[in-house]
Parts: sequence; structure tokens; C-alpha cells
Amino acid sequence: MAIVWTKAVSVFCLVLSLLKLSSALLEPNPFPKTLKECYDFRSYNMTPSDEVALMIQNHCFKNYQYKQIADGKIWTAPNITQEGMNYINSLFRKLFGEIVASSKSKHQKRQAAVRFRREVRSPGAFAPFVECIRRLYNTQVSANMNEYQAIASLHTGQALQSAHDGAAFLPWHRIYLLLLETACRGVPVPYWDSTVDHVMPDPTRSIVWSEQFFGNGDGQVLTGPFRNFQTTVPGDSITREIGTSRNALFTKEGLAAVLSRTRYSEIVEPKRGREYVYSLEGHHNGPHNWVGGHLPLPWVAAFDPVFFMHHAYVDAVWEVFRAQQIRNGIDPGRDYPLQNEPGHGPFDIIDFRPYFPPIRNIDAMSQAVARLVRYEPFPSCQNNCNSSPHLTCVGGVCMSRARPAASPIESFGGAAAFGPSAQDVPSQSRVLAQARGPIPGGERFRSSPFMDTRNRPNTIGNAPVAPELEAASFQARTAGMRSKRDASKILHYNVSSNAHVQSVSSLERSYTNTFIMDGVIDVKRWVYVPVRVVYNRTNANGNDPTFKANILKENLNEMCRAVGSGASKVYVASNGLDYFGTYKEFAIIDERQPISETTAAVGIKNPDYGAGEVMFSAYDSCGRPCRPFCLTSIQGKQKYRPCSGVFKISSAELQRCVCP
Ligand SMILES: [Cu+2]
Repeated sequence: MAIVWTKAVSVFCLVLSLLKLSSALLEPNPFPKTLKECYDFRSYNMTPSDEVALMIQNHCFKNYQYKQIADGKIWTAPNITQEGMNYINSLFRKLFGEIVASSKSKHQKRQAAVRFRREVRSPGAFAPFVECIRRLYNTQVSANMNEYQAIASLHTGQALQSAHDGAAFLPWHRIYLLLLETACRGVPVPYWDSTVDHVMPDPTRSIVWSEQFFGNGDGQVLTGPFRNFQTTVPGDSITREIGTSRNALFTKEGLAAVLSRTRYSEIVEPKRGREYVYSLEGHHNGPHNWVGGHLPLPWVAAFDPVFFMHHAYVDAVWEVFRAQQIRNGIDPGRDYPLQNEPGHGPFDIIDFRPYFPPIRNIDAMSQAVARLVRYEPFPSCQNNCNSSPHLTCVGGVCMSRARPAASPIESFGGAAAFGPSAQDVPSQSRVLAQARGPIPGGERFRSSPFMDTRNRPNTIGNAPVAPELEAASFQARTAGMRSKRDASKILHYNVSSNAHVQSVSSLERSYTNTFIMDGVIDVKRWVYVPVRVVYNRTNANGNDPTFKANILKENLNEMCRAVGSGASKVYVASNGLDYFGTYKEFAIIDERQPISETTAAVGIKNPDYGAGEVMFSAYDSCGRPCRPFCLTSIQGKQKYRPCSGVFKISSAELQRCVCP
């Protein structure tokens, strides 16, 4: 292993933004007041470190953006027609009627209609759900959208921030599942227990990836009940690439780790370092990433119905946790963290933007809501794997059966599409997926706590892992290694988890941007600004305390290790302050040089679509932030000066009228 960081070094990289542009004019601006206040407040009386600096940056920006959206200054929801809104509103009305009835039934001893969710492979569990999903998919709400797509569209935009990375994750998705069941007139969503796939020698062989269940898992979905499903982007057919991320499916070890905790705050995000292994949301990320294709991309994940079956399992795990809390004398309806990210507070309205149902996060934690659902116990050898013909008891645990070898999808390419030896043989589904290019879906879910070394590299070339997620995944890996031991102490699982550290260089990967601006995917709304990146390597005795690295040296070695060439990435991002849009690009710098300089082209709002305000930020592959410098004119001389990184974007023509 080549160790590039022979001694602790601190990095001082400068971002130098160019002033003049062909189509847009940028004018340096100070930080918006509330953003500045957040930075000041968060960094007050604190020993600055680079790791903390990036966290403060992210937190403050998220906070600011949330306020901007709440004030109606940014529009994030996808284009949805009035008919679509009416449809969703009618579903919410029905659901709230049921919740109200359920909250009264405790006193009146009246049983509300209970949705009995069963494992997807249990006899009779899957067919009624399929029937409903296909009905919703074949019913238009408006010319450009069917009922299923209208529901899937709720899992996009700003709502994603209030639905993920925090305590509201579980209540939000609980309401979401109930909403789909309301659309299905009470037909329950079956849950997909992927731990029974994980214990297979090769989980990609599972029966669920056959036309009997979810359809094919390699490329565009061409078989099974969801074949040829599309998102609302024209021509965007749902795609999968199972077993090609580094993440493991849901594991017994992950389940045991979550259930080893007693308080809600212990199993919800944000969790860093070794505590990540207790995060239910963290383990939920695993199957999203493992399935690949659309599922790892929050903006479009819900367009694949596998999303809902996976989330029903996550909800089931939460329900087991809640039952355990009740036995321990904790009221799960009141056990909520005190400190929360914006949108995740107990009294924040549950965020289904552009619909704001009259229900708060804490309300969705109530037993009145929980009582609407009952779960079949997880398949175990004791319950004969719920009598499923597709599960078998092996070594004390239920394991999924493999799909028949001659599954139709595998005959498309004339050979098996799965398996290590056959993965290069193109199947029709794979060829179609390859031809369509990257999915315009935004950033990925964070990496899960456990990795699976059996997984193969992604060959279709979908959107790669975003840089900050790479860093998080390092922490997750170390956490995973440690608590796997903790978890096995608790429950003595005998199953090999196949979860090991896997090191993959990300240098050759590109970053795929979403081109989503104000809820619309459109490349014309973006223009590009050249940003100069100057990477200045000084030793640890450098005299700038702000940039003094105090991350452990070993961590630096692991996190920031280059591939031996000395080349490393610096990420440059633009974040809209008064529009909803993020763009990220990276520049390759040479760490062997004392000073390395390069330029990255970063997308910002096209001023043809109106003036805007943008903030640039940059950080290296270790998460150490850069300092922005702006080109300013002082007494007729062009000079770089420290600045906020915030710019006003206005059109060049407009500017010409003002300046003679
Ligand atoms: Cu989600």
C-alpha cells in the first residue's frame, strides 16, 4: 500500500473565480445575513478543524435553503398538473379520515381497517399488490402522468431533505406507504426482507429478480409486472443493475445492531463514525444502492415499485423496535430527538411538498397511525419461513430460492446475463440501459454501513457516488467492521455476512450532474463558469489555524490516499441561493507539487431565465474546504481578494445598459 501522506500536511487550496464571462456576468456579493449568522454561531468558540468546517458549511447551507423554500423564494417540486394535485389531495383526505378513525377507535373499541403486510414471497402476498400497481400505472391523472407516477413524484425535490438524513425519515415514509395503500383501496404493500437474499451464496440469483416477482435486475426492466415502467421524464425507463454497488443488502447483523438500541435518537440520522451502524436509515441505504439503476437516486427511486416493498420492510423493522420500546416502558409516540435538522423537528409539518398535509412528524409517530398496519413476522425457520415455497431453511435461517436458470431475460443475449463469467455477455436489457446513458436523477443515497465483497463493478456506468458520500462510506466501513463484532455478541448469528472492507479508487469516475433547476431537468437552464483551483501544499506548521488539519493521521492515509500517481481531486460546487440547483465538478491536482493549479467549469443558473444568486464552495477529497478568492478591480487594477464565494448572476446585456 503506497502511503502518500508521509507526514501530516495541511492543505490550503484557493478557489479563484473569474469575473468576465461570455453570457453571464458575476458580481461578488457578501454572504446573505442568515447564512453568515449561521456560520458565526456554529463556529463560535470552537477549535476549527477542516472536518468540522465542511459540516458547518453543509448544515448552514441546508438550513438557509430550507428557509428560502419555506418563504416561497425557491420552487422545487416537479411539474405537476392541477389534476395531479387534486388526485393526491383526495388520497390524503381519505388517509386522514382513517387516521382520525383509528385515534378514536382506542376508546370506542372499534377496529380500524388494518393493512396486513406480508413478506413478498409469502403465498398470495404479491399478486394483489401487482394488480393495484398496474391499475394505478394504467390510469392517467393528466396527459403526462399516471396515478402511480403522481404518487412517485412526491419523493422528489425539497421534500427529500425533510424525508431523509434525519428523525423524520421513518414517519415520512410510513405516511408515504399508507398513502400508496390508500390509492390501492387498502391492498397492503408486501415487504421485501432482503436479509433472506443476502444469506444466499449469490443474492443476484434470488427468485425476486424473475418475471414472477420484480422482473429482471440487469439493465432496463423488460420482464415481470413492472416491465417498461417509466419515470415522468420522457423515455426514462426504469433500470436496475443488481449486485454492482459496494453496499450489502439488509443484513441480520444490521437488524441486530438496530434492535440492540432502545431510544429512537440512537437509530436515526445523522450518525457519524461508529454510531452509523445503529442507523436504520443507514441500513436502508444498502438495498437502494445494491439494486442500482434508478433505486440509488432519491429523485427517481420511487418510480420502481421495489422502492415501496423495500420501505415496507424498513417500516416493519421500525415497528419491531417500537414494540421493544413499549416492553421497556418507553412511549414510541413521544420518544423524539431534541436536536434536529430543518424539516425533521417533531412539530414540523410532514413535508409532502407541494402538498402540506395537516400532520406533524410527531403525529406520524403515534400508535393511531401504527395501528393501521400489522406485519407478518419475519420469515424464520421457527415459522417455517411463513410457509413460502420460495424460501428454504438453511443453517438455521430462511434463505431465498434462486430463480429458474432459464429465466426468459437470460435468453435475450443467448447466455446467462448474471454470474461472474457471464456478466460481459450483453442482454437486451443491458444493451438498452447502456444506450440510454446516465439516469438524470441527482445524488445518491449515502453508502450503507456494510459492504459486500461479492458485488461486481458497475458496468452500465450510471451516476457515480458523490464525493461527500465517498467520505461517509469510509466512516461507515470502519463502523461496520467494529459493530459487526458488537452485534454478534448480542445475538450470536452464525451467518457469514460477506461484509468486508473493499477499497475502490474513485479517481477515474466522473461526476454526473442532475441538471435539475427549480424542479425541471433541463440543460439549457445552465451556463458554465471557469473556476481556478490553486492547491497549495504547506506543512503542518503553517500559520493559518483555520486550515490546520486535526484529523487522525491514519484517517488521512485511508481517506485521502491517491492512487500512487500523486493526482487528487478538488471538488468545486455551486449552490443556488435563490434557485433550486446544485452543480458539482472536480479538478485534478498534483499533490507532489508545492502548488498545483487547474480550472474547473462549473454550472450556474443561465441568466436568460432570470437573475440569480449563487454560492461557490470547494473542498478536496479529504473534505477540507478551500478558501474563495474573487477577482476585483482596485484602482483600475485586477486583483484577487478573499471573498464570500457568493455571486449575483445577471445577464450581460442588462449590465451593458447600466454601465456606459
Ligand atoms: Cu426515501
